[in-house]
Amino acid sequence: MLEKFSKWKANFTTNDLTTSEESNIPKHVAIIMDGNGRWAKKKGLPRIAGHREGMKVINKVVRKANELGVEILTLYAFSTENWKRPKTEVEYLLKLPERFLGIELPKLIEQNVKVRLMGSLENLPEHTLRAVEKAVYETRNNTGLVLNFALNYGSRYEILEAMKAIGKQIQAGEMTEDDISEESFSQYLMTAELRDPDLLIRTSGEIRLSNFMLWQLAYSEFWFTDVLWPDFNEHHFTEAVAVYQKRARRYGGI
Ligand code: V07
Repeated sequence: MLEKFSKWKANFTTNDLTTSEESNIPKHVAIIMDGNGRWAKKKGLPRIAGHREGMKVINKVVRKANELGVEILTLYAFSTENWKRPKTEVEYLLKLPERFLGIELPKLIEQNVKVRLMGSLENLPEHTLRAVEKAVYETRNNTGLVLNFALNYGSRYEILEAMKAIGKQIQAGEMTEDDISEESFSQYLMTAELRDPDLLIRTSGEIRLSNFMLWQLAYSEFWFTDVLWPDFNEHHFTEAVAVYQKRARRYGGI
């Protein structure tokens, strides 16, 4: 019921977006939340202040995505490359999942959001794991927006792990190279249960993928903005979706 309602709202009550039946709302939106450190520097604050401010933006974007009828929101929270940052910053970053969930989990449950994760959970501290696993567990039966956090995620690592798993199965005689197709390969990735992103958003003026969902973004639309992540809000998100709709309509017309 709740799911239907949000779809209905997306089509008929959102006046800043196209309101037809074929509204072309992107079903899966992925975001590279960049510019937190730069935001802090500009204000003469330590980098961690930027990360804390950036965390507050997530709630706004989740609400808007849910309201528009987006089905999956993937957020790049921590990359495998982030371990190279100063130890104090890494330690602070890895406290953010529990901080975020401590405040937001009840609200996410209220909004029928289902939390899931992708990334290597092996090297994460125990306290981080406990918090995220609790969130996944407590939202497991929710049927609304899927909120997919990329945590300790790297796309090349993901692809290599898929390759290794396939190699093992071939060696065990459980499959042959002829069984490898785009569809079957996708099933070995961390997004096996998810459709590919329709739209990628990256903030802070950087125009690159930085090892994010290389396989899954093969056919996605990209939207870049100079806005730094802590300054990003639901209006910017709506604008990105509107640009996506316009592009989708143009292709539809051909
Ligand atoms: C992090 C805040 C957002 C801006 C980008 C970097 C800093 C939320 C989470 C999170 C992760 C998993 C989860 C629940 C919340 C998070 C990290 C950094 C490492 F299940 N924000 N946020 N995790 N930042």
